[in-house]
Amino acid sequence: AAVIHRGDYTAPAFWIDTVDLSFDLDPSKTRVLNKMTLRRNPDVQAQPLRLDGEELNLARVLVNGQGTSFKMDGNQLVLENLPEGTEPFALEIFTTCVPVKNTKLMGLYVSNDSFFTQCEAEGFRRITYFLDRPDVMAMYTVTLRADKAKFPVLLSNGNLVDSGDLEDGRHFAKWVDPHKKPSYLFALVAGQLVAREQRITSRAGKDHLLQVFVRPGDLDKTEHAMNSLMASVAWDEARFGLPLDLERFMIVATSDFNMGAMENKGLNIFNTKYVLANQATATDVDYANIESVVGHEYFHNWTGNRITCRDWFQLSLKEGLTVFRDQEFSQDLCAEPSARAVKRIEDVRVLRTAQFPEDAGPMAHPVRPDSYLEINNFYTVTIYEKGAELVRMMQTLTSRAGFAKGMTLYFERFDGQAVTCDDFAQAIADANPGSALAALLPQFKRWYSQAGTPRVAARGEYDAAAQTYTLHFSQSCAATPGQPVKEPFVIPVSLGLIGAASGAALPLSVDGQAVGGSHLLVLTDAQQSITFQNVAEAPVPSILRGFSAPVVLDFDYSDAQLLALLANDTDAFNRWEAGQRLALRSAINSIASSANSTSATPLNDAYIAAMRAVLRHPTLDAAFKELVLTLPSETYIAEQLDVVDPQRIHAVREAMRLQLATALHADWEWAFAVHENNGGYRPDPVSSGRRALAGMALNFLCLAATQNGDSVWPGKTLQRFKDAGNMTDRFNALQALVNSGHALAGQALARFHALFKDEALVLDKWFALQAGTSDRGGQVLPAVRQLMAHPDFNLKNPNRARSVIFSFCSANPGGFHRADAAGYVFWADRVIELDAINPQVAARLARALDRWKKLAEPYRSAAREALARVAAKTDLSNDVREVVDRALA
Ligand code: BAL
Ligand code: ZN
Repeated sequence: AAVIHRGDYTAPAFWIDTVDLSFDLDPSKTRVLNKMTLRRNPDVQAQPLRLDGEELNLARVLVNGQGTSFKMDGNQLVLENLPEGTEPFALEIFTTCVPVKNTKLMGLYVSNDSFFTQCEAEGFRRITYFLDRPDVMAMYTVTLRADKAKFPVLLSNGNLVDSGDLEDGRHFAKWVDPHKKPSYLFALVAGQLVAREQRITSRAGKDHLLQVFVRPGDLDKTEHAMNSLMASVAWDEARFGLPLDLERFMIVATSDFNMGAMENKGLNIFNTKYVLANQATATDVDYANIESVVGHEYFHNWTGNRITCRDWFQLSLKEGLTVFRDQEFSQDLCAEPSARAVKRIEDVRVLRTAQFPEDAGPMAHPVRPDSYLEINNFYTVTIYEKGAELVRMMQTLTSRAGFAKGMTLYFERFDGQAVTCDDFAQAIADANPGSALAALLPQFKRWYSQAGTPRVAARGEYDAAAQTYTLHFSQSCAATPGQPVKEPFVIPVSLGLIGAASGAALPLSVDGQAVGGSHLLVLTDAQQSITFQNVAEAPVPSILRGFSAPVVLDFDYSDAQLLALLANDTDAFNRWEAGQRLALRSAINSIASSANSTSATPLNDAYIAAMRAVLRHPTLDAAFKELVLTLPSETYIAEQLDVVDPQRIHAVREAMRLQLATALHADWEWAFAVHENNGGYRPDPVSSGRRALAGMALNFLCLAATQNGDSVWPGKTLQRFKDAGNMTDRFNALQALVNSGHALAGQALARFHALFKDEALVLDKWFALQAGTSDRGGQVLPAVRQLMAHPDFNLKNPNRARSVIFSFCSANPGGFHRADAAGYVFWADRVIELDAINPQVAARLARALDRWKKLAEPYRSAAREALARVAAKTDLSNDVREVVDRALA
């Protein structure tokens, strides 16, 4: 297979104006009649029509009703004898496919006896021959025919215009989508489904029908998804003036799905994980995720569907923007400002633990990549989360109102078109002519073209006599594959000053002007300085407030300065960040200090005292406290080191956890007592935060108890596990027992399984908890092997495969990186096994060894050997091939 380059883009030689699809749905042989009208693109030199197709049986091709000659070129159907000129002509293609054998879950497939589709990015070609590229947009009419008893519900995009019974117990439904769309937004669903329905009237006075389809028996788990959908519709209208443009908007849930969800026009298809929730089966985190994914897919209706991508290199045009929009949506739904900050911290944590490593590893790519072998590999945290940070910086550089104006201009210019990241950035800048973004646009766009995480180094100078404080900045960015040298970025740095002695927020003056408590400095040069005047006392700088740019900030803070920020910063993000820096420093010192033994007390007294002060603080939110008290992850710690010994990191972090457990024992008891009872269940940020802190307290109390042989807290925890009125409290209690390695964990796990044996999503949690638990002497891998032999394990179900295999290989470094290499052997076997079933899932798993070159011996050599074993297979999918070859390059 060939690498695709962005620079090779050419417009399509033909346009497809209309598509009339008829499906005779049968799991073992589905017939697809595809009648299109096409015309030559007059702007492109005449050439044959090349249609994409994959795993299709071709039965017939007619041009204007007549048989025609054609040939196959690889997977492409090539038609050379087409009418001359630019008049439209009719093309009819009849194919069959085998949905029941489709384990890739791309194109048309069967899950739990129902039909579903997934077409993004290139799945439509597995349904029919087509110009399967996003810049070819057509009007669709779809007729579905199927056995009525087995498939009573027949859905496709748009509006239902006809339906009725046919012979032999079959029936049909005809759908017309009033909007033109690219093929990747096509969808159909057929099966035994029931719907929660809601009629709404928009601000503009239009009536709409909202539906959430699930399997019978799951209807009681759809209220939150429906509420989230209604909130999404209202938010997009209020914040961006973007209304729902459809009479009917449908969400359908399936338990077999490669991704989280898919924004097909008017017919979103979701992984059940992001739809189904009731308090007995879903945690607070599940509720929050559902809200944000429902929002995300809904927001795509404008950012992605109304304006789509010219080509897949522009993927972040819709994904970065839509992640930004869903992040803003979730923040805007928070009643309290502190809850907004919590959401921001959570989003940044994802960016730094997943995207920063990607940007420093073999799969590093710009937000607008230059090439790919398999587009499925580029649905990444870089395209999504870093892409969202780029949009956030544009908002920062134009203001919230200015950015909204930019969005309006973007839709005025490009509604109904397939466009580029450049088009978007230009629209935002053009709508804000006086802004920093407009002034710096060409340089700003380096964020789209240069991969890698910039580093900003800062140092401060206080002149007590002159009462000035100067911050000197320099920026750099390490080489990434194919990009040895980087030009300076535009980096918005939000700044404040805190009095080192007083702890007060100092008023800021720049160039003789008072600028309030926070100032935005826009870095553009490799080196740059700023001086604040009238600084009455020695300050501690609070830099990169709210994480105003996706960079690594190096500042040589003393412990005392960090403690001052943790106690006093008015910026909640940097308050949290100060605590993280302190913990990270202790971890790194401890890792470096004694290569063979681990101190029992890596954390110093000042840190412990500061954590106690946060935990007992009278006004801070519980959710914020929980974030501050959470130590940096092993993955994040590893990223700070040049050479990584995963077992050493694990041992040091475990020692830190134990120290927090014992040193703050009385405080955890207090915290649990104060937060354990939250009355009736509501998944709002405040009560979720209280449950999270109570759960954290239980985890530490059980950890301490397991160490000192005390059985009181494990006993209480088991009781709480049994009595819990919601899944969050129940699962937190279970986790406390399992992660502390307490003997009571076994009976709790057995009871949990018995209670929820019919709830697939809850069983996923049960599997994931065991595969992701803290390793103590190598017990996790054998447990994982046993879990894979469990009757409820199913490698073909992506959620279940992820819950066991990914929870171990990608999310449990202490268990996975074994000195005996058995973790890597397991990984290689699973990548190969999964590749034969579902290459997309396999390629995700393959990425677990992205950072192998940083590993210390013996891990490094063993990891390379495992990668080489996978790479040596000659029949790998493009998906896995690209990942392992780049890792070994
Ligand atoms: N477009 C793929 C799924 C999503 O990002 O919404
Ligand atoms: Zn998306």
